Amino acid sequence: MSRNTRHLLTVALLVIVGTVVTYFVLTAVYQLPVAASEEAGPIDQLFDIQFALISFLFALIIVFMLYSAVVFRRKPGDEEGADFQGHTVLEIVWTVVPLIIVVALGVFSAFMLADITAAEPNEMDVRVQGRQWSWAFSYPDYEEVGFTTRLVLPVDQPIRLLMRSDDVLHSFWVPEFRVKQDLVPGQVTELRITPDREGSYKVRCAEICGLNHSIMVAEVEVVSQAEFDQWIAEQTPLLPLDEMSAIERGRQWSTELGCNSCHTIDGVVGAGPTWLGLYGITENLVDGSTIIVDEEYIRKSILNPSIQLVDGYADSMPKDFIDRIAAREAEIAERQGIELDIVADLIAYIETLAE
Ligand code: HEC
Ligand SMILES: [Cu+2]
Repeated sequence: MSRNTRHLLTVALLVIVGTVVTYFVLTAVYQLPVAASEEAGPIDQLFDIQFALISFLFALIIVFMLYSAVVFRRKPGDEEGADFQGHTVLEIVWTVVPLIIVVALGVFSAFMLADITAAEPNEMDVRVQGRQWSWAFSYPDYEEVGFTTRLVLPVDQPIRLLMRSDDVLHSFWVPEFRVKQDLVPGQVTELRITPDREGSYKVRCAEICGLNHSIMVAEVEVVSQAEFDQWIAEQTPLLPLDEMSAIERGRQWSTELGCNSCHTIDGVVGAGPTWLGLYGITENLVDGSTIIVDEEYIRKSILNPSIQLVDGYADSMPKDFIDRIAAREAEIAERQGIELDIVADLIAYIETLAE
């Protein structure tokens, strides 16, 4: 065996060992969360191919580099080697081979994307509402659920999420489902998932969306069909809006408009002051004045949040409730012929939380 062949064989062996070791380290360090949807299968497969390729490339470069540095190190008395530039065959090979690999991966991914976003005949629609900084879900097929802050899905049921944003860009991401999709103001974006593993997961917003982006998290429960049916059966059918009390409506608006993502009702301070015991107290404002929390003050706080800022809080309450509430009232008046004062409902609800 010539010296060159021996060097090449040694390097080839080291590259193989290096690839295997790197692959195991990579997959041990970058462990994916458990896969809980049918879409996860092909995506994880793609991840795996990428990890293997990365490991091979890493080993190829590092082994050649270290081997040359160690074995061909200049020793005392060594002559300077011959100078040569370029190697056409090598350059063609290392251009064409990666090209083929990248194009193949591209084609593979395109087919995969078409497959995991394809409509299925028996889909169940779920509406997803994202806003700073909470999620709300509703089920067009099960109106009795109303708005819920917990996403409950039956296992093995193809789901189509219809997603809207009230304010800025958000992104729906359950790592265990692997797929991810932005919510874009003014559009309805879709995401298809078939959960195939029961369990509790979390949806997190994956698009920086302001001060409390990091707490924009909601529970996702994947349950058996029987448990799902039971959950639906437990939902009390929603009364028509004009048969509900103002307090009940107020509680519902708080979820629908997302007040409850910043205002708790249990005394815990969130992005905004808690509503527990709020009504009737004397509030310290940023400008040093004090004010008694009464109906008029609450109405102003909702419709014009920047005017009377509570001391110790950022001016982060959304400024567009005035428009959103008017639009919702107009919609209810038009569709159901009911005149409502949503702010009055909210006030009635907050009043009941006084201590
Ligand atoms: C993104 C977070 C956020 C949302 C959503 C939000 N608020 Fe606020 N809210 C705040 C913050 C922060 C303050 C304190 C600063 C200020 O006065 O504006 C506040 C203050 C208030 C106050 C005055 C509280 C006090 O202690 O004097 C009321 C009342 C209020 N909000 C009602 C609402 C209602 C009703 C909604 C839903 C329609 C809502 N908020 C939605 C963040 C929010
Ligand atoms: Cu967000």
